[in-house]
Amino acid sequence: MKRIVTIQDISCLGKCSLTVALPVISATGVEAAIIPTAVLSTHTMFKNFTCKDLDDQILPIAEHWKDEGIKFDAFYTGYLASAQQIDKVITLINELRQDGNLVIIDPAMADNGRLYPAFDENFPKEMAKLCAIADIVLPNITEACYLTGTPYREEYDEAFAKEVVKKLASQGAKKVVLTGAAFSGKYGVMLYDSEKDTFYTYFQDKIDATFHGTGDIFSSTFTGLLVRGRTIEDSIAIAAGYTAECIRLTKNTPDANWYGVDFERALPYLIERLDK
Ligand code: PXL
Repeated sequence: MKRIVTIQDISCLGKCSLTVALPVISATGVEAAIIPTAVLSTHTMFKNFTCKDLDDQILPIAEHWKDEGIKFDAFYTGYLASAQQIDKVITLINELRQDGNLVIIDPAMADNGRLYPAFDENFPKEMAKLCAIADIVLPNITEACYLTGTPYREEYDEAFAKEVVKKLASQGAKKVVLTGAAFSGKYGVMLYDSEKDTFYTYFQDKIDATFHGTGDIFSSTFTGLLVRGRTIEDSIAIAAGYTAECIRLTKNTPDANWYGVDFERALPYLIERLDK
């Protein structure tokens, strides 16, 4: 059985990060080992959230696994609780990584032109170091701009999206998968493969609703499918379709934008598409 280790926080309430990654990766038929980076009462869009940083656990867990000879097919990181965790996560990946493993980094630090509340202006520079060792980086446009030092634009065209993802790849990542790519009246995902110097875009209808945690739904689904053995293009298309299905099923629920999408109700959609 294939095995992913996913490194991100536990937000005890407000479906995102590990409470999404665990069930979604399991649904793709892949084992999800976890390293929780912090325990928070909720995600950081709620006021007065609590946060217990688990920074001091990251390397001891890695050392134990190394001693046990544990192997992973992929390393998948999401929300990290502080800039100082980033060097530890890089060390962990370098210690446990073997030939053929995938390193997938969701920079999970910003949206809509702004950093998440827990991060300061220094954080993107540190996150860029982690992205530099990735096979695949999964930013939204805000994160791609922060990571490359590009001024954020609310509205942009295809040429701007291509320029930003190419710049991000030039910093080290082999492939960039830009989520929430919105230009020319279209909405979807843009892949840049720096080894082949090729682009692939997948568009779908934009649903007029935004929910917290949908980036984590996309990234977890994408990672599970890719490790399962689907092509990167299929993994993008199915992950985008599943995320859209989650949003469709949730969009009439009052206040759900805070609590996350009803991804549980959409799991049959995902399972149906695992191998086709
Ligand atoms: O969904 C990304 C995410 C994950 N974890 C925490 C967050 C956020 C986004 O705000 O606050 C704690």
